[in-house]
Amino acid sequence: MYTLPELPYAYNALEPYIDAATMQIHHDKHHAAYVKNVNDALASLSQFNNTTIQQLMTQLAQVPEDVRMKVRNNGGGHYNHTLFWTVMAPNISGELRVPSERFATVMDAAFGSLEKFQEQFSAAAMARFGSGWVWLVVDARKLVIMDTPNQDNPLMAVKTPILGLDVWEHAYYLKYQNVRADYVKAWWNVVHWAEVERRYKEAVQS
Ligand code: MN3
Repeated sequence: MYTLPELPYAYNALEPYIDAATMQIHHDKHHAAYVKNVNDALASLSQFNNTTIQQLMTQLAQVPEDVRMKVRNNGGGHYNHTLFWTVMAPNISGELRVPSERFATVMDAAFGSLEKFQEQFSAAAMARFGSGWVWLVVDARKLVIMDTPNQDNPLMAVKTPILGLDVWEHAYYLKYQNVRADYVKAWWNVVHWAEVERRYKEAVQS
């Protein structure tokens, strides 16, 4: 059975960029529902008792067809949000966070500069029609931007996500209404680059 992880900071910790009400509903209601629903879908399938959520994302073809879509949507929702909470952190300094010098070199090599990466990633977030996610992934040791619909994620395509942005309206509508661009712009202020770098190292070592 999967469990809802605690948020690693207070609901209001990401203000003014992401408001407390959005964080509370997003975590306590939306994420909790994904956990409940994936558990419900797998309740009678004991072969998945010891399957981690990461493993489950790569084994969807083995899930019986009658519950496969429910497991894909809700298992994906659980995995995606679990990652999402960890790649954000309070912006204590009030200044734009940046990657470490070492990781900045990696980002520069892949995208030209951090600014160019942010432009490309933000453009992908704006181009994602409807609900979905934008990701920075490690694919065969290379850094690539990709996006997915609904609660799909890069693990389903055998790529390792190291940063993800939720562009479902539930992630921003209370504060930003329909203006996704303002949400995306604000979000860069709370990206936890040290965690992104940690995930990068783990992905290229495996
Ligand atoms: Mn969400």
